[in-house]
Amino acid sequence: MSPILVTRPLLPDVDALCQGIRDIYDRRILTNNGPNHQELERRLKGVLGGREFILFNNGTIALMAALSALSLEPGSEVITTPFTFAATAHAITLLGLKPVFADIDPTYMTLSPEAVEKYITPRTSCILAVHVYGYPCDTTGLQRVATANNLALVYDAAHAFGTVVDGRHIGEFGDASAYSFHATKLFSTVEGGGVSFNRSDPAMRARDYRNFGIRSEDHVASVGLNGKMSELHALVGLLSLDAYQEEMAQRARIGEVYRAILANSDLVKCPIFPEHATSSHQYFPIRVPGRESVDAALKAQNVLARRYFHPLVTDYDCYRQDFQSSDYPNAVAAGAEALCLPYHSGVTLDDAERIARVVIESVENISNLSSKEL
Ligand code: T4K
Repeated sequence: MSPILVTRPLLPDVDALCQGIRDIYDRRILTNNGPNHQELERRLKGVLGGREFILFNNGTIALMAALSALSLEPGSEVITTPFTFAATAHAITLLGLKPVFADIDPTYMTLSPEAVEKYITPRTSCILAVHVYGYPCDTTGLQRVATANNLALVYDAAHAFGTVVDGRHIGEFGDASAYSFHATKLFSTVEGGGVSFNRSDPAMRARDYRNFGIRSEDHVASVGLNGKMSELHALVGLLSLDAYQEEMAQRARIGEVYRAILANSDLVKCPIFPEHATSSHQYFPIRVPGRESVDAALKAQNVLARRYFHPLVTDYDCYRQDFQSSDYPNAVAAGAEALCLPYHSGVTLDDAERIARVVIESVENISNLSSKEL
């Protein structure tokens, strides 16, 4: 029996894909702002919001483009979360900026505005917050801190495709929001990414960044790289735009099964979504004591959940000499307890029931064992 993985790529209809590839063959325009690229960029702006939307070839380059386009002081400090994927902090470091970490909110696991305030110095130029698992950050609190201290505010929205907060699309917050359209994401172009900008000047610089700084055959404006999405990737994106909402609906049904069964244990915490926001259904993170045993019990049943985000970024070899994870107790707790359960349409409702029962059983075993030890 093949394993049940934490996520499964959403693939477009293969006949539609073949037809789209035939069209690309006929045109022989494979990349560099071709027609599929232009249409996808236009349509994603409608889904994600913001004043301008720019496609990139992956989420990490998108994040680097967002930060780079804000012209932050070289070597300045960017305050971010230790509870995230490697790309968030690495994007800062690769640009010659310095990541500084602040703790997260204990419930939603996103960067805490109050914690950010503690780390602001004259060298701080930007806040980079992550809508982790698609839970929207405290956008009001973070904007207040950014405005009061004259800091740029960027969101890593890799998990937040389609999230709406207070009736506003996720790309409408902060100066910029960067997305990942990687194969593991709800909406995918296989590899891909994008940035929503709410100001025009940085958007223009990000377009330059994407194409070697080239504005025309006679004019290179700045240092840039190759961040362009190919026509084949954009085609997958266009076709996936017709499919992701059905995938979201199926994930919501799986989530209901998980919640109904996991509610039988006080020890398992299911995702709590803020009432004023919609979910991106990117991940289904639970928090459990004895997470390693629960993960092992699932593995024994061929269910490969994932411990996103363990280890914390502050425990990576490249950052730990400068930071102490114990300074971020809420992140340490989340990093030790969070487990993302399989959440995609390849999980049947029966699978979801079985997975939830394994979690409950294994948590109860741990709790019985520890009460015997007492
Ligand atoms: N910011 C944040 C907050 C992010 O989470 C990410 C990426 C980024 C920025 C950067 O965006 P990108 O530059 O990647 O566009 C995966 C993804 O590779 C990564 O995109 C994602 N976050 C991260 C959370 O997850 P891994 O190391 O966990 O991937 P891997 O290969 O172990 O796959 C995860 C699961 O998906 C496995 O169970 C296998 C399954 N899978 C994977 C692939 C690639 C498939 O079934 N099919 C596939 O094609 O990083």
